[in-house]
Amino acid sequence: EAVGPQDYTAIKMKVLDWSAKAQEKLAEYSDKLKGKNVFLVAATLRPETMYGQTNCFVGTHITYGIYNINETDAYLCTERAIRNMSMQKIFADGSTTIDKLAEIQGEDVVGTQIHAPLSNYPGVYVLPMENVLATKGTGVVTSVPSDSPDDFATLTDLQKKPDYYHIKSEWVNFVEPIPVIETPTYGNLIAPRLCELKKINSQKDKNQLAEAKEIAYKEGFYNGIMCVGKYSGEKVQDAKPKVRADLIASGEAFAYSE
Ligand code: A2H
Repeated sequence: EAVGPQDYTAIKMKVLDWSAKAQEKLAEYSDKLKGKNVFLVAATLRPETMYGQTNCFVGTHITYGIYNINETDAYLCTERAIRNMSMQKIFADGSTTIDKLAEIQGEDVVGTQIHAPLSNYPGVYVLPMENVLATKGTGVVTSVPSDSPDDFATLTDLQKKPDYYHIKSEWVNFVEPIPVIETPTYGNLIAPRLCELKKINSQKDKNQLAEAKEIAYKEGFYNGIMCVGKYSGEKVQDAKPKVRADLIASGEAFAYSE
């Protein structure tokens, strides 16, 4: 656990097509949501990996709100996160008033198609993850299976057992990890490689995943070279703040801390 404040990059993932369940549940809020672009907001510590996004994760039992941000936009995240955001001047005119437009359970958001900024995939799906904490970040996790062992293990679970996880196989069967960072010891798909070396079979293998996560983070940050995008060929340490600044400048992300 982090001791000091965590500086996250909040990635805005625009809803392209709500799942059938979400459409049904959100029908009662249609007046309030009319004309709004809704974005799932994911908090990440690795903005330089966003080229490798393949999906995003929510907790099925987490309750999310959809909150008014300005005339055109609304954000889907936990109530805890919107409270933090309200104090970080992200609303129109610097207001701190929280305006909740709708409420929805994570399980009903699953299957929604969204746009993930910088990803090769034009549209990706919202999928369930068992270990999403309601008490961290926004409660929405963007998934980068090339560089995050947790994401790779979870995605593999879903691809192996879609029925068990109550998802449609067409939401995951097209997904392959995308190389983003070249590392000297583990190649350009560090998370799949570490899951193989540590014999990680599922998202439930928490101890091995914690070890893999530690290695992936250090190896990527200190020894990684970007192999995709505008900063291809640069060190991850140098590219990271640049990708973050670009995403913020283009309006696809914003700074969020807690
Ligand atoms: B990271 P820290 Cl490629 N519950 O983003 C569980 N995990 C969460 C979360 C929540 N509510 N909110 C954010 N996270 C994840 C990318 C990534 C991340 C890569 C590699 C490692 C990594 C893509 N997923 O994190 O406890 C998010 O996943 C390894 C630590 O605040 C976020 O960054 O240190 C990270 O955990 C924040 O974790």
